[in-house]
Amino acid sequence: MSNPFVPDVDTLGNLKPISKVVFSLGSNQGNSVDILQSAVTALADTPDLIPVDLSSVYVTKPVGAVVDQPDFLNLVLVAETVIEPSILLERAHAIEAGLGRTRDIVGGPRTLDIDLVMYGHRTVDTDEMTLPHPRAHERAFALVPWLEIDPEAEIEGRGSVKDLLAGLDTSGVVRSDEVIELP
Ligand code: PH2
Ligand code: MG
Ligand code: MG
Repeated sequence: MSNPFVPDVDTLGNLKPISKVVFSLGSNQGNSVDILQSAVTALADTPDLIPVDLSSVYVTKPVGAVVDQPDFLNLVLVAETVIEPSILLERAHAIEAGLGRTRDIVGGPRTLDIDLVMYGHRTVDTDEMTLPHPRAHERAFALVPWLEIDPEAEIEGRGSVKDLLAGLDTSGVVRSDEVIELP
């Protein structure tokens, strides 16, 4: 994407502000390819959300795992939207639930996780969410796919994704041949 940031606030005052939003998706239970494809399709079908770019699928070693668990499939979707972050998060949770997400163990295996990584230049810190995502800057499984589709990407307050990745071990993040596409 050539223009890394769409302004949050319009200068004309009467246009709906369009924001760039970055989602990180992961799955390591069930048929992860089908689940991620369904999740991407559902996100892309969200009214007032326009998908801009979808990364390749990556096979990634579990990070911070509290139990032995399979590798994840991860990908990143960049979109433009006028939907408020809290509503987007509700939508993400509804898609997770609709695709059968269970939350048995915190940090354990999951069928689907949809995380809001960043929303324009917005910083949010409420009980419901923190933006940018509080751990995205240290997670190669989120940054590698993001950099693939957005080489100029920056995390508000953290720096460029390229620089952040230079300080991370990316050996556990390998591009896969699986194909997941925007509808
Ligand atoms: N998600 C986590 C914790 N650890 N590791 C990988 N490789 N991929 C993930 O999506 C992931 C994780 C918490 O949401
Ligand atoms: Mg997560
Ligand atoms: Mg989550």
